Amino acid sequence: MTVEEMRAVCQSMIKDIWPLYRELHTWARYTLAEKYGKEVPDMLPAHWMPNRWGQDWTALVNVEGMNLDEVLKEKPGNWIVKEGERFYVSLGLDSLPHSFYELSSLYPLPDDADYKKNNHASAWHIDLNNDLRSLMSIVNNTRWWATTLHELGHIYYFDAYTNPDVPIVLRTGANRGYHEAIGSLLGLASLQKPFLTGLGLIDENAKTDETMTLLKEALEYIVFIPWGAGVMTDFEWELYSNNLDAGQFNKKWWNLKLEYQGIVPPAERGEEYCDATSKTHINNDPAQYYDYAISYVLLFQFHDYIAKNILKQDPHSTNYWGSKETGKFLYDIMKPGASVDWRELLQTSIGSDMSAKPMVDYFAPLMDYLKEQNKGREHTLPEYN
Ligand code: X8Z
Ligand code: ZN
Repeated sequence: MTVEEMRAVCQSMIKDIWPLYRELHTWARYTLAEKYGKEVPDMLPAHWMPNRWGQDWTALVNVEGMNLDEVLKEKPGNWIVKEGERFYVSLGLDSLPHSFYELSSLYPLPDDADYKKNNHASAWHIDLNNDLRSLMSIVNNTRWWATTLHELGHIYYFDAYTNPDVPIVLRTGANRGYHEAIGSLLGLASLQKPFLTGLGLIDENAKTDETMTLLKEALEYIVFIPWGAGVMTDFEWELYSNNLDAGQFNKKWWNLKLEYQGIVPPAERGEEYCDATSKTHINNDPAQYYDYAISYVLLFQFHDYIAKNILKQDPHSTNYWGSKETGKFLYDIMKPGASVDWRELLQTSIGSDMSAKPMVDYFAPLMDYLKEQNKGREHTLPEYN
């Protein structure tokens, strides 16, 4: 795709989710103002947000009866990665090779280490053959549970296209969004109630609030789109395609944060700072970030298909564990790597073009709740134009 085509895809994703984002933004302004006992601000102060880039607001909601953090902190140190592997194996995929455990760096360094490591998770196909590794700093909490499943998605993708039918140069995702989608899909599925009760991680008799669960999911997947397809993508577009002036880096960054996320800095951030570079992808993974936004759109398409056609379960309430048919469906998507056209692969796997509709439909019940909550409140983000 050309740069312009890719930008158009990004804008269309933002347009599709904007009405919901706008409601979430208003809800968050009022919720946070109450929490901090302050007047309702026009735009969200960055230092009120539970994530330094404002890319994930899930911590704003605690769903009673669904608190996985409490459970995970009692588990042994290697539980997350072993249980993550067990999940993939339950779908009929292979165990990880021993070398994965021997050569990866999965846990935070001890305080007295004489070197540093990037604590942002990544996965590596070292030799485009059987040497598969991950760099993580796993601690036993929900975020690392989902992140570990995400990284294992890359590892299983590497493994699937390492076969004689896929030439070395095509050992990559059907497109890069696919590569990001597989593990995140399992991350989404792994936090749904039937999965958690099936594993005995939460009490199946606990009354849990479905609307709050959906809100929490929206605070991850919907909130991400203006950030991933908007702020990050446009900043790098300005940087690489338009030779953004070095004296304008921070100004541009915060203008984009305002425009796409409705987030403002705690105080004036001058050009003596370069806040964009606090994001690891800006430093070491250039022009890649829209992959994640695309992956979220794709993963809701895959999830919708798996829930309705394979598991015959409500997409909001699934349990993938042990479904060999789901494993085969995912394996068939991953196995050809980039040796097939990604659009054709979407047609042959789910019979559809790329579309945010399954994602928007998934969150449709939340719109009514937010409109009710936001009744009489002022929206400060404009409608999409
Ligand atoms: O960087 C990642 C993965 C590594 S490929 C953990 N993600 C993005 C981020 O953390 O900013 C996953 C979702 C978005
Ligand atoms: Zn990834």
